[in-house]
Amino acid sequence: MTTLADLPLVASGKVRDLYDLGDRLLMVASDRISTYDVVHPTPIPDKGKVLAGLSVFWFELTGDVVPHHLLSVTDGVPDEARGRGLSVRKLDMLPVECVVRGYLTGSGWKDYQATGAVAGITLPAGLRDSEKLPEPIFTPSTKADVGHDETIDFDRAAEIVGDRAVMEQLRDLSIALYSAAADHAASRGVILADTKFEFGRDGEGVIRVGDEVLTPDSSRFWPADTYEVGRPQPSFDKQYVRDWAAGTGWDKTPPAPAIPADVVAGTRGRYVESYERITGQPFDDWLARVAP
Ligand code: Q0Z
Repeated sequence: MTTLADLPLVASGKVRDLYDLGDRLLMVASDRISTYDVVHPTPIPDKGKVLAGLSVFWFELTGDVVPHHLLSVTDGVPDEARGRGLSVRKLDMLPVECVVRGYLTGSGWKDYQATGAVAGITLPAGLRDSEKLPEPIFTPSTKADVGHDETIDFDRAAEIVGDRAVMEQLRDLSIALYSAAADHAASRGVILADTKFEFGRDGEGVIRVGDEVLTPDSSRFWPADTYEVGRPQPSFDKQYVRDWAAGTGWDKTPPAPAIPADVVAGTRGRYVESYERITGQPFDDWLARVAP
């Protein structure tokens, strides 16, 4: 029997880990949660399973439009990682983050207020916080080893990738993924405000979307029924933790405080609810599909 501890660790992020399976990789979503970019010492039970299940839902929904790296949710996945672990193709990752924004929020809203543009794309004057854009925009960013990714314009991204035609493909694939996902989300009463993809080339040179896709950790999902332009929208998943953390007086610098049981339970509920709202399927169906 293989356990995670037996596998070579390739990379470790704030909330997920990547292992070598030999001819494949194993991507494992943890139950760790960060707010304001700092990981809390308290896990959120089932958060990793919700995120992995959502990624699989989106890979399968969009697989006809954009090739992906998912191979199996069971083969090579140790029992302890079942439901949170995805066995994926090894890709040669491309060194830019591919961000698509359908709404003006976060750093996009900040940049727009300062310059009237985002990633070199000039937007109409007079847009408000959280406003829907006339059309989705591609706003690539650097992959920072430490600190924050930095938004760059298309030309700079093409320089970093070293091939303008490849960058045009990444933009087109990103917009296609965003549009398909935003349409699906809208049909379920959810706004997909923005999202981030990572792509790589497989052994045959085919560009595939990798990493996790269209999860609450890589995207902003807003409930459509409470959306109001002109103000920041509450985060579907993390608002419980953020509101509680703000109330404690924590100054958002490490270490993050432990999360009390009622806030953990509320947050877990929000993650499970986001899975069910977005997929239209019971979360238990995902657990049954991956049960060892
Ligand atoms: C993804 C990352 C994670 C820490 C490398 N299919 C792939 N082939 C090659 N490399 C990657 C992938 Cl997904 C790859 N990352 C990001 C993921 C933990 C960092 F789970 N780094």
